[in-house]
Amino acid sequence: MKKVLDFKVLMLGGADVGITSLIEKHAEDFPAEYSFDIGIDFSTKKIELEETEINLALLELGSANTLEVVEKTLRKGPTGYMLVFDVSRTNSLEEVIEQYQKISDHLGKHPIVLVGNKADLIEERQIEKKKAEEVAKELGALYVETSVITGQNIEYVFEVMAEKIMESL
Ligand SMILES: Nc1nc2c(ncn2[C@@H]2O[C@H](COP(=O)(O)OP(=O)(O)O)[C@@H](O)[C@H]2O)c(=O)[nH]1
Ligand SMILES: [Mg+2]
Repeated sequence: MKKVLDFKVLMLGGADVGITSLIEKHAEDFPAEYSFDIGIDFSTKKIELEETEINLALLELGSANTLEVVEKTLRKGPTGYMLVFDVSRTNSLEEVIEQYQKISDHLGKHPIVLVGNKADLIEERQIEKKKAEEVAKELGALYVETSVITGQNIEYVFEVMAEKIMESL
């Protein structure tokens, strides 16, 4: 029998970077009978590693989830941050970094994956990979480029998030 672990991932990013798309493309709704908290809105993704199965609960801050509720939930177990921006909009990178700095002041440090989404928008690209990698390095984060349109790294980005959290335990 594989060991089953529950991790939580707080998804951060400005409007329209693609967070809902990333979640919806590959998350399944949590079975209704299983709920480890009240008043929290999340989806889950199951990650199969060699000796472990990981349930990633994906949380978005927003109307349904206040910082207070998220804080209460994250205190209960292993957590990661997924910082999402849109490679076709320069300010979306600044925005997510600012958001992260505010939120990590409240919620503390956890493993980070920086996600450059919309990598399919080649002509419209404003943020070069090299620039994003530098920012990631400063944060101690891993940088991954994704596209919900082509499917690029959509599975991988959740796997490495899970692995990073596992390494931090
Ligand atoms: N070209 C492209 N568009 C995307 C991608 N991901 C999301 N979008 C589009 O960006 C818009 C905002 O996406 P949404 O998931 O609602 O963003 P959210 O506000 O971060 O939750 C929608 O029109 C999506 O179809 C992507 O990888 N590539
Ligand atoms: Mg959304």
